[in-house]
Amino acid sequence: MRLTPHDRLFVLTGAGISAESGLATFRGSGGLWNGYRVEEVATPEAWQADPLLVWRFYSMRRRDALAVVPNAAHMALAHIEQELGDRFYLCTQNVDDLHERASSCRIHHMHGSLFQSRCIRCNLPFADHSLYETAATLPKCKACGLPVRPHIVWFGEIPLDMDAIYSELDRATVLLVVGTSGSVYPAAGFVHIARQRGIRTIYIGPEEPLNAEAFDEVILGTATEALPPISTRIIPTGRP
Ligand code: BJW
Ligand code: ZN
Repeated sequence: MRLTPHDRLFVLTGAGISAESGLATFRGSGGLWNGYRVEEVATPEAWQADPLLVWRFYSMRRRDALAVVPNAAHMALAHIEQELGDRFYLCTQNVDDLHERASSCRIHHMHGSLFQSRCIRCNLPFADHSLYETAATLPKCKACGLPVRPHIVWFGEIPLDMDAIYSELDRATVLLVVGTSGSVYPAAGFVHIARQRGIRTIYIGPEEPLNAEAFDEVILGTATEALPPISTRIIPTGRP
């Protein structure tokens, strides 16, 4: 991938980029929802019905994420960011912190963050690495006493800071999408927006996503196979 001094790169990542670190994806075999049905844990209705089940699920996810480390694909994106500076924007659907631990800075978690929680009334996210696995330990807000929930965007909720995402997408000249099935909106629609604007669109993953036909280029390979070579070939400032 060659970038000119005028290019701006918008990267969208999904669960596939963390798969080679050892975190399960959502929809593949061995995917996360195999143990838990999505409606049981990732909807506001599930939270209303059984907050303990939801907290057990996200406690398991916290434990899993703490046990793994960033892989070569996370590192490659951090390297690309170093090269491009503010012409780079990373939007991730993932709630893990592996991009940050690989030193990515210009990053937005559109579906929330595993290691943040928020009161259902005060709504202010705060850092939280705790595990809540029994009814007696379910967290309550220190200010108002109401339940504290995971800072996660569930189905039917609006992803975080969509205005910033759309404005970055609006000025990007290249969209690079890595490791997402293209089945969850609005993220699955970014490629259609990019296409309408006539910007270059590239997908990386071991299998075609559901929206494959919308991409200019689909690179079939895992994230750690495909991203490191791209990151070392980037020529950001017109250097020969
Ligand atoms: C590798 C690899 C390797 C493997 N290397 N790759 C009907 C039609 C259209 C839309 C809707 C509809 N009905 C409802 C909706 C909207 C709904 C939706 O999209 N539903 C679909 C199921 C149809 N969306 C919403 O409700 C969203 N909100 C919304 O739309 O609000 C309205 C609004 C939007 C915008 C502006 C204003 C208003 C909210 C969606 C919230 C999603 N939440 C989840 C769970 C929470 C986070 C968590 O617990 O972790 O987010 S669901 C889950 O799916 C998670 C993920 O971020 C998300 C995407 O999954 P992802 O990343 O694609 O993972 P997989 O497993 O599906 O795919 C992995 C991929 O990796 C595969 O392709 C593999 O091949 C690949 N791979 N190994 C590279 N080594
Ligand atoms: Zn509160």
